[in-house]
Amino acid sequence: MFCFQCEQTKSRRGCVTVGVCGKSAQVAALQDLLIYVLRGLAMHASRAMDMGLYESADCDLFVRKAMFSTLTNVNFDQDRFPEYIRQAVEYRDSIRSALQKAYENTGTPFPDVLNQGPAVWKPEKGYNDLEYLENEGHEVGVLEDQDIYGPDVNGVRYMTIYGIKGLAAYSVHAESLGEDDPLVSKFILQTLDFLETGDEADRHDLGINLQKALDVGTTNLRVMELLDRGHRKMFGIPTPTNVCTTPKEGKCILVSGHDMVDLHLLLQATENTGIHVYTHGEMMPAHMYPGLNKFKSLAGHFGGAWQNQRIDFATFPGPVLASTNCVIEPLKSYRERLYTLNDTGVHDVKHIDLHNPKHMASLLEHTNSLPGFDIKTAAKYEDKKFVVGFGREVILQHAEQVLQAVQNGDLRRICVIGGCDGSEHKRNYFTNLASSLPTQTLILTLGCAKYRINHLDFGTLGDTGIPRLLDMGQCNDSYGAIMVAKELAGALDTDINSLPLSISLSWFEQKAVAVLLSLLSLGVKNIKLGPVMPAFLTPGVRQALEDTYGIVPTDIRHPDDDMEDMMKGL
Ligand code: FS2
Ligand code: SF4
Repeated sequence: MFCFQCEQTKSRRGCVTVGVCGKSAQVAALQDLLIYVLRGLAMHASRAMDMGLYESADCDLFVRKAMFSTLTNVNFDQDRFPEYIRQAVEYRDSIRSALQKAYENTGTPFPDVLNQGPAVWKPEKGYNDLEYLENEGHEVGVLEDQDIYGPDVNGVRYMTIYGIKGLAAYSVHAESLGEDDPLVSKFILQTLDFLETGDEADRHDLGINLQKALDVGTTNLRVMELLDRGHRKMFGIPTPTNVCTTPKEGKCILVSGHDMVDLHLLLQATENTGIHVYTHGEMMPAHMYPGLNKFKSLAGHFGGAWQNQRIDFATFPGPVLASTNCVIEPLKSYRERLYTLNDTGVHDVKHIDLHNPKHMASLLEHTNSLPGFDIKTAAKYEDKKFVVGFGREVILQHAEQVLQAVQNGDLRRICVIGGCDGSEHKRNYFTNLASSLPTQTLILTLGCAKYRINHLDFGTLGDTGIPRLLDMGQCNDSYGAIMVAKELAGALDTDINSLPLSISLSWFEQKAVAVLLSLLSLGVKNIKLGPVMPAFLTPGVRQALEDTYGIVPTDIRHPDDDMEDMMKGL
């Protein structure tokens, strides 16, 4: 195996025998094979679109869900991937048949390019032979492409693929909230096709590949806009809300991941049943939505960021639902209480669909068979006083006050410190960076990176009453931070780079890659990216990005120096 798609990759180069995340070589190969077959599907779909022959909302959603399944810490279940691969081949071949007929009717020869590689790959030994599929996957991974394109271009090509994985994940969320745009799937399919069959010189050109990656960022902005709209339409405008972290006596279910629709289904099913629902990790911002916090069954938040799940899930006295990333191989102590949803999977862990009444009923039955919190245990958990819900609307209500504070020097800088969290000790950098900021700063946070700073008391900005730490939500809510920057720039009649704004982006997985590409597509400069730079970017490409966009790695040993740079706008 070779995988370098996330920040924690082995030795900052790539995981080669087993993932640091726990992904086995077999799952890695099956995921590589799935991406390969999806490329073959895209080669056909892109041409079918050009000929007006492509009409498949089902296929569009499938492609995005399949990409989502390959994100870091989403699906570790080797038994699920043959089915994804089978469906990809089936969709590809049905588009192929339509294309073949169209070419026959016009008397034009079928394109050669559709008679090779991922366009025609089939499992000679069927879909049940995992070892065979694994071996096929080992032939079509990152390193094979590197032999063709060289490390610089190949790294950028994979940045494009990882960005597409991230935007695919965001768009699956948006779709489940009732928001979709066919142009998003069109972009995904055409870009995957370009990587396979675009003009040969273009495919080897670094500049053209960098532009393709930026195009991912532009499309991701559209996806994040849909996601923002979907959340608001379904659950209302976020408002500042105190989150209770002291459990209540009674039966309980814990929900991790990002999927608010799943949480909503669960809250509807548990209301007035006496079962309490708690959020974990990236689900904490659920408490900011009026359409979710109106449920009495939403009892509070339990635990910390995703990397603490083995401790948090082991001590939780009820079932735990992993709605999306980041899930990790469970300990024996809670394996039987863990459920995966959607495209998330762990081998031999129950996988359910909350839309299915039978699955929901058996989950509630299981919940009632478990002890839940007793008064004594519940009392052991202190109230941590988290406040969520500073969405773009709330912050922009104070825009005039913020601009006034900038003008009179009470506010020197707005610092965005957000993104992902992870288990590495070096991520304390973000805690130290935030702590070292002068009091004349506001800190916007989002994503699970918030857990590095939300336990600290930053007070308020001068006598404005505005809390210095403003939690805008999940990583899925990054659009809100971008909108705040755009609106403030508009009010000052300037551009984002001229605002007193600094961004320190904590990245871990591929959604963060998509967000980074969105920021770059907007021309945002001087982002500090950490805790370490992506292994898929070679030193030459990193330098090119630094020269053009001023992206620099965080100085993890010297957060004070980074703080001083940020205050100077560097
Ligand atoms: Fe956090 Fe993990 Fe949110 Fe990422 S829970 S690092 O995949 O999506 O951010
Ligand atoms: Fe390694 Fe990250 Fe890939 Fe897992 S997802 S195998 S940790 S690079």
